Amino acid sequence: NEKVTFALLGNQNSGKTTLFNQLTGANQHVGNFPGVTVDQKTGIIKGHPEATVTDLPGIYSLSPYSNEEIVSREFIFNVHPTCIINIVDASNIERNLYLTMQILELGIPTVLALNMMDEVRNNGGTILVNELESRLGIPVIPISALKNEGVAELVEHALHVAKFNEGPARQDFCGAHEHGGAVHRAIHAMTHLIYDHAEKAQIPARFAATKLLEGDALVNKALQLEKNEEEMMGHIRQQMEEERGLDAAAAIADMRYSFILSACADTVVKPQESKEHAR
Ligand code: GDP
Ligand code: MG
Ligand code: K
Repeated sequence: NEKVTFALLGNQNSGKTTLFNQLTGANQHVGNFPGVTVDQKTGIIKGHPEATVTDLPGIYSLSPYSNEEIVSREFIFNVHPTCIINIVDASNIERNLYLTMQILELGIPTVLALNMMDEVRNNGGTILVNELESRLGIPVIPISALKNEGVAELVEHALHVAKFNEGPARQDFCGAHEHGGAVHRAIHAMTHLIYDHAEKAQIPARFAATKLLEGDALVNKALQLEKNEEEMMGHIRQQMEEERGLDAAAAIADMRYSFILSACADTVVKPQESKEHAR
């Protein structure tokens, strides 16, 4: 069997370490205080000696705003995991999907572990998993890491996308936004502009293009653009900002949130208010 490497990516407190321990059988300390998973922990998946998983620091975005974000990103770019397991706290899904949007831009085979489903169900909520899956274009597997429910199915799906190198079905989420055209055109133009540089730097081109528009200094440095390309980038960004009436980072964040809000409005059934009051 060929070697498979999984990277576990998710927000803080989404259950990464709990899932890691279920996957590996390791008795790793689980805690909420910062710094607990700053060291990356790698373990072998139970019953699958060819597959390893690395528990990465909890992050909210793939921008270089914090050490945790830089460490996680460097791991992706340097280690080239076969598959990303994106763990999402289903009880806080809107916020957690902001990272998912950025992971999808990497184009790496990814599965979404929709965690804390026990909590969602206990509160009387549900999530339309098949619909969410088709919106996102990646397998979505409801799990409870705490209760070890759905974890075997998660492993099967992750091994499958890894084996067949199945990347996300879609990466362009601009369409959910009434002003999505401007952002779509800018990302498209940037991807073309920087394609060769991204390939050389081994950073996925669409991801690099979006990050450059957001003003990511580390990606900019890694790509070593020519002076005329820097100027072109400035023009592309400026045009997007003028069309949107927002600065570039805000325009892109807005595009992501619009998609998330629309997807969640159609797939997340919140607990009934009446049920809250009855307790
Ligand atoms: P990490 O910060 O992503 O590593 O998250 P942890 O694994 O430390 O989990 C954060 C908290 O959520 C802990 O108190 C866990 O016991 C709890 N937790 C993790 N998974 C689940 C789950 O599936 N259901 C419930 N109810 N709680 C969970
Ligand atoms: Mg942890
Ligand atoms: K919780």
